[in-house]
Amino acid sequence: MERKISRKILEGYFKKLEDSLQVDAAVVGAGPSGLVCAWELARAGKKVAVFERALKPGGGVWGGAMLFNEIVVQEELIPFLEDLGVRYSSPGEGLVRVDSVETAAALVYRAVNAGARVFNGVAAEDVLFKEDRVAGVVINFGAVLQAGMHVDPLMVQAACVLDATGHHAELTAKAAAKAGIRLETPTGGVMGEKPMWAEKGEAETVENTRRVYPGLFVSGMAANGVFGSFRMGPVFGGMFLSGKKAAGLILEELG
Ligand code: 48F
Repeated sequence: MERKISRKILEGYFKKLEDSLQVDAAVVGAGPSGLVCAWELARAGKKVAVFERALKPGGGVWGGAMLFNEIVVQEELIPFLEDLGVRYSSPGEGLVRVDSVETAAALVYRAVNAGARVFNGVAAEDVLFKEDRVAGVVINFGAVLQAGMHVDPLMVQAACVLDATGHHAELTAKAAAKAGIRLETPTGGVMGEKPMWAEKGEAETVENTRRVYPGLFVSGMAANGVFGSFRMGPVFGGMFLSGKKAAGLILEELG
C-alpha cells in the first residue's frame, strides 16, 4: 500500500513537471494578478505553468488588511466576481466587500481547474536568457533557497514569462541586474514602488501591465514596482484587471 501511494504521487508530479518543461507561458508568483492571468490563458487553451515560492498560492489575498480577512473590489468588477464564483456584500460608495479566504481559494481553484499547472513551493530564481530575449525561467525549491543550500536548479522554456512576484518585482529586477538589459521603462531600469495612493495605484497597475523586455511581461504590484507607481492596499480590482490584461498581451504575442 505504502509503495503504491508513493508511486502514484511521484508519477503524477513528474508527469506534470515533465509536461511543463516547455510552456506557452510561465507565470512567476501566484498572487491575484498571476492567478487571473494563468486562469485566462488556460481557458484560452494555452499551456501555462505557475511557479509559486510559498507553500500556499494566493499571495497577498489571504491576509485581507492587517490580517482582517476581508478585501474590497470596485463595483464594476461584480461580473468578474460572479465569473470567479465568489459572493460579495455591502455595495455602495463604488465598492463591494469580499471574503479574502473565499477569493484566494477561488482564484487558485479556477486557475488549476482550467488547466494551469501550479507548482507551489517552487521559486523562479533566475530567467533563461537566449538571443536577446527572456526565454524561460530557472526554478528551484523555495525551501532549498530559504535554507541557503547550494543546489543547482532546473530550467523551464517559455514563449512568454510573466513577472507577477509582487511589490519587489523580483524577477524583472534580477533579469535587469544579471543580464544587464535595458528594460522598456522610462529609465531603462526598475524604478521602484511609490507609497500608498489607492486610486492612482489601482489605475496605474493596469496601465503598467506591459511587456518590459522581449519575452518578459509584468503584472500587479510588480508592474507598479517596475514603473515607479503607487501601492494601493487591500483593494483588488486593479490586480484582477492587470491579470486579465497580461493574459491578453501574452495571447497576442503567442499569436
Ligand atoms: O504580492 P502578490 O499577492 O502579487 P500581486 O498579484 O498582488 C498584490 C496584492 O496581493 C497586494 C496589493 C493589493 O492590491 O497590493 O499586495 O501583485 O503575490 C506575489 C507572489 O509571488 C510569489 C510570492 O510568494 C507571492 O505569493 N513570489 C515572489 N517572488 C517569487 C515568487 C519568485 N522568485 N518565485 C516564485 N514566486
